[in-house]
Amino acid sequence: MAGGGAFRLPISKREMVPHFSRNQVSTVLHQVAILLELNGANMFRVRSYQNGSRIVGSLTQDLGELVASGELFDIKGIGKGLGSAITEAVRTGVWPDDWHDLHEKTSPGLLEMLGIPGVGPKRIKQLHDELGIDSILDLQEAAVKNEIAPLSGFGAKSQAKILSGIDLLARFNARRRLDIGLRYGETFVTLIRALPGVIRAELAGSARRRKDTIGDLDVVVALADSDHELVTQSILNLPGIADIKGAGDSKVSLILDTSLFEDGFGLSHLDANVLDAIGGAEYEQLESGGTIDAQVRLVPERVFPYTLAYFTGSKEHNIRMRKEAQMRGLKLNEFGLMPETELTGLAAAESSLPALNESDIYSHLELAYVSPELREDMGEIEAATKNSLPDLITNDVIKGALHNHTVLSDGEATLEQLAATAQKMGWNWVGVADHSPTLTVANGASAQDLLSQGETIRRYNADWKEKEVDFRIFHGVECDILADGKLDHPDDVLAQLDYVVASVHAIGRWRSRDESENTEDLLKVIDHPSTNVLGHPTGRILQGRDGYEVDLHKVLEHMAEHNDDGRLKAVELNASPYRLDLDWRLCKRAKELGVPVAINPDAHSLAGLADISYGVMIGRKGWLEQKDILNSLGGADLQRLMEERR
Ligand code: DGT
Ligand code: CA
Ligand code: ZN
Repeated sequence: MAGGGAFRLPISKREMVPHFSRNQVSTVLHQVAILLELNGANMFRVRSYQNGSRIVGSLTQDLGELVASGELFDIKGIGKGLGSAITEAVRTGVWPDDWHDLHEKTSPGLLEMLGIPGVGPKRIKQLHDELGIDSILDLQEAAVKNEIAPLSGFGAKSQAKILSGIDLLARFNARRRLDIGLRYGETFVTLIRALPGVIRAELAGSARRRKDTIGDLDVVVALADSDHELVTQSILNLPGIADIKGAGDSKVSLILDTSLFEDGFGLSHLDANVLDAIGGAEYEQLESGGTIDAQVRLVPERVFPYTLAYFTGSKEHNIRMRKEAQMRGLKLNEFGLMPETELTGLAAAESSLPALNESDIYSHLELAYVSPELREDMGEIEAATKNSLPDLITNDVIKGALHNHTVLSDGEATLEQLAATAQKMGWNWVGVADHSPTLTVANGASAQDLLSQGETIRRYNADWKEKEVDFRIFHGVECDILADGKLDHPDDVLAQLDYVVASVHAIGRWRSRDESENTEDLLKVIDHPSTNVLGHPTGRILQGRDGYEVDLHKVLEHMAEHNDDGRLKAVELNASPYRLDLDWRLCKRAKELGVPVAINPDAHSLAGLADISYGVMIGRKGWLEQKDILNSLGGADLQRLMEERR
């Protein structure tokens, strides 16, 4: 559940005093305050719990020691009642009965509503008392029927906000973006690897395959049989566990929350377009109070590669692999690769062919090792049979990126800062593409300002050349595609730039039109002699909004024809984890057609440059090799290409 993890009293995981940590006590007090408010308790009481939560949460001394010495009662704001309750809980591991009662008597539907951004306990109580609303579904129905607006303190605006909040919550609960999933997954696996008794631990599932969104995390852990109890217990004691859904012999199911992150959980600067599409400040609030499910599988070391391969998936890839095994008279499952037998599970696996790592499994089946990103049954088995798998790009081959913003439009960094950071990242060049005038929300720059930016860039480039520094800035623009499929700068202005990224930003209008109209307009834009890169080709925001309808196959084929005729028409793979647009499936298509891919962080800050790595992940998933992307070219080569292919 979003909005603060599982809403229940934690069970002590420690057999000694203190039974609960400072954070646990603070969280419980916060929850009790909410429950009291939902149940109509007097506001003084509610506030004393709210204050107590804040005070305990910000204690610098050790809570266990304060309880032991009785000094807890000396702290201002911790009254006698609260102090005794905390003392009792920390000493015995038992929470007060009336706190239990509060949890039990409050309907889960009311708690669920707390997850809706902007809906707090007071409003929930009012909605419950006045309209009998008991669940999110009730609330949604009432809002659609316009029953919320007339209530005192609400109005049409908050009714609309409630509806969009419900929508946001639903999207948020379903899946999480890759960057968020990886942040949880990698932090969690790093903690697990450090536990005594753990021999190996890897992230599996969709996160390892770098899907653009993640349902739940899958982790596979290798350990000695004798360490099962030890490892299970230590995993359950890790930080960030909001709830334990199950802890069996070979599997632990957990809900993780943001307390997993020692340094807190912040989101980097977003441009207004993206932030707005994804739900604004409310989204940020949801994310920092969010959770993600994780399944941890515990297996003996010799079985580990098989279990890792199985839970990495995809299901479709696994099915193909099983067929490959069957064709050789073998059976493949999460425990091994063995002759057909009556035995099942680990017992059957006694007769498995050995595997030290996943590539041994592929070798047994006479297949080349398939990188996890490719395991989608999209032709990888055929390629592995013929040993013709792609030599996938890595972060190391990136020498620069074309689509980044500076303070001239809506970026945070200056030209100088952007160039300095690119150099620090080991890049050989960087492209600057600020917004065009029509995009006033993004502070689009006038033609005059754009051209004067070009003069500055030429000065820097000349300076580097003189000092024999092998670095250059390419001067481009992110030119808005207007409603009629025209570009947002006169041709003579565009012709003075090194390159042009053309992007749609008036998403609302494009989404209201049909596929053929949108496609036709994009074809026109691509035909424009100055256009070199098609920016974020569908305009989608993951977990935020769908893109506009467009036949990208047709668009890519059209771009391919231009490239065949010697013009540079590249398609952007927007590396912002909020976009990842071009979709990975179409990266593969672009490659097949010979349309170059430009992996672009679309950085709006210096930190944003690092988003390039998500583009590399998705590029790998889309089968891209060094020769398929513009980013792998050195500055001099890219310059030549831009000049030749105009
Ligand atoms: P997600 O969590 O929805 O983002 O996607 P995955 O791919 O992580 O799927 P998940 O978590 O349901 O299961 C992890 C992997 O376990 C999945 O990729 C393949 C394997 N797996 C799960 N269920 C089955 C199944 O019924 N058959 C086969 N062959 N493999 C399965
Ligand atoms: Ca999963
Ligand atoms: Zn941009």
